[in-house]
Amino acid sequence: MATIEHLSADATTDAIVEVLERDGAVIIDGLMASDEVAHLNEDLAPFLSKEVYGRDEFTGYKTQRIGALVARSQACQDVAVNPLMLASARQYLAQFCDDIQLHFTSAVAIAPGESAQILHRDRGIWGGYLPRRVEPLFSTIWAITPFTQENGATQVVPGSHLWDKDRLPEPHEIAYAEMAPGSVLCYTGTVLHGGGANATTDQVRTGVFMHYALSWLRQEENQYLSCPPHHASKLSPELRALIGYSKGGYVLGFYSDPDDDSARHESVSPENMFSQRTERFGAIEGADHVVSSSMK
Ligand SMILES: O=C(O)CCC(=O)C(=O)O
Ligand SMILES: [Fe+2]
Repeated sequence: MATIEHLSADATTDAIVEVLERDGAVIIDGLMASDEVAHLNEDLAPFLSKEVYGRDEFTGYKTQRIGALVARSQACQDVAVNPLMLASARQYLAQFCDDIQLHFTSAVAIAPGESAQILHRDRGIWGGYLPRRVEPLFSTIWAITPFTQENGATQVVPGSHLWDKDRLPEPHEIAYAEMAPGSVLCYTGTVLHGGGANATTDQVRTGVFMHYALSWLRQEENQYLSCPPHHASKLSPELRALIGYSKGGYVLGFYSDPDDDSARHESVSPENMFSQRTERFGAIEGADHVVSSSMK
């Protein structure tokens, strides 16, 4: 049966990228400490307790998906900027972009009785218009419960990122991302994969998904709505830029403040929104002050 290569938490980005280029997937064992895993489970518990499930075979009738993780959870914010994952994503995608962006956040909990998700390539979200020579994604799934073949560990077809698009795997070519809480599966946007069937009666398999994409592509999860400015203002500048409150190129992603009469915020990087916010809503009181300070 096919297997996914495991690397240890001290793996270099070179080692991660090498396996990813060869197999399309790699697991890093024990990258997160147990107290961070506990913190993630605590943050997500109120949302997962709502028991809202998928609406079709792809999203899974017994699978919960919780989004907006950056706005909702401090522990998820830390996961999103994990230095090894960010450095690996940047290195892996460097030949296709000037920088990367956070593209998708989700906690995916597969409950007992769920069937296997259909195998797919995540690059399909762009409708198949991206040429195959462009790799758009570096995706991560952090295990915050055990991932076993029995409880729904992600199915992955190693090497299938290099296959002809019509080739389907034989059962023995499917591997399962079995891993302990705190480990992370990294995979590409082109490798075939899908959620596994949960054949247990009493175990929910939960993963925290953080996907990184080329900064010039549309994000799967609309970060400006899932993390609107009043939430984004509380983030670190690094994370805020990563989710899209920054420019993705010389003029890509600029904004103009529709309420700013001073023209200082005309065609500028969204990063300006937050320094201005401090100036406007911090020391300044009243409309006159706002106008005069913005004209300085
Ligand atoms: O839950 C999983 O293990 C994978 C889910 C997935 O690949 C997807 O929903 O696109
Ligand atoms: Fe997927």
